[in-house]
Amino acid sequence: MSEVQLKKKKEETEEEHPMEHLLRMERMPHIWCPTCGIGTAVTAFLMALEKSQIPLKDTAIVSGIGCTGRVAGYVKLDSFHSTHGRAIPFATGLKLANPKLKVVVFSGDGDIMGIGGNHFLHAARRNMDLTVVCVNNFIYAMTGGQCAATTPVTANTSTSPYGNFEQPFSLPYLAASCGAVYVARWTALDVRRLAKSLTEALQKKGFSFVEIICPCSTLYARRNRLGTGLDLMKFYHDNSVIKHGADLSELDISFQSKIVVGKFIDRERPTFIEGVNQGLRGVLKDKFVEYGGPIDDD
Ligand SMILES: Cc1ncc(C[n+]2csc(CCOP(=O)(O)OP(=O)(O)O)c2C)c(N)n1
Ligand code: SF4
Repeated sequence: MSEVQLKKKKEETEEEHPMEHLLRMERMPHIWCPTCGIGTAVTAFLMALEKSQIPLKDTAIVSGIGCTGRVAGYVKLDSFHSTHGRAIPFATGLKLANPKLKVVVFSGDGDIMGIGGNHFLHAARRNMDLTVVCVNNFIYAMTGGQCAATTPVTANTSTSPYGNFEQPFSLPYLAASCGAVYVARWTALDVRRLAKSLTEALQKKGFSFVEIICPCSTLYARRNRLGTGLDLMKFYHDNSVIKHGADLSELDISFQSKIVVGKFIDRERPTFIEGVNQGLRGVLKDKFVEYGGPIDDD
């Protein structure tokens, strides 16, 4: 390619980044390490945002703290970077104050399932109308690679230097048993399938949950001698098995074993707001005025 052609190509590439309209480009470059999977997870999410055709002005994204917790700051939506483990209660408050908002929580396994685990259980039980996306890299990455509630047995972390011997959570099993109406798991390699699943999750009424198995090349992969993020993606390619509707007891993840992915739950249940409205209407009859929030319908 001639220099002129190269220059033209560079200008075109810079001008035409397909996701620019959904990203806060003024914040680039992002903080993520080379070959970290979080960027791929975000790409799939942005593809889903477009496909779902949900008005962006009525969509909000909430993250807790961590490498994944930075996602909210890079996406061009109403974004909230809340405190560690508190993305779900923050999002619940947002939804209750403004019931017509589409509220998405996008955070790490440490944030959502470790420190914020209790909030996850109750939001799923209540069927809060939220889409919760959890990037599971099996470790507390931002703070130096401590053992998480998702770390597989025998995996090495900075707080389990001889290997982890605690049984990890199976996140889809947990979500489903607490009452989530939509539950799926994909790896960061499955960009298109993940984008489809995230689209379905965004369009679903009620508590939808998508787990994304993601490489942390700098801490999890290094401590466990698994190579780069690309090597982990190759591992996912060879070891993930698509099994829609799989039995929930098949979804455990052991160290470097097969990973069952797919859509596991898609069902209907009244949401928290619907349940409360129905209950109060029953008690208060025509004195009951449903709260619609400050968003205009037009
Ligand atoms: C209350 C509180 N406790 C601990 C921390 C320190 N801290 C910040 S990020 C983090 C771990 C994040 O892990 P995870 O959610 O898995 O995200 P990752 O960095 O792996 O994407 C911790 C423990 C904090 N910020 N606030
Ligand atoms: S430390 Fe791990 S999770 Fe965090 S940005 Fe780097 S590779 Fe990604």
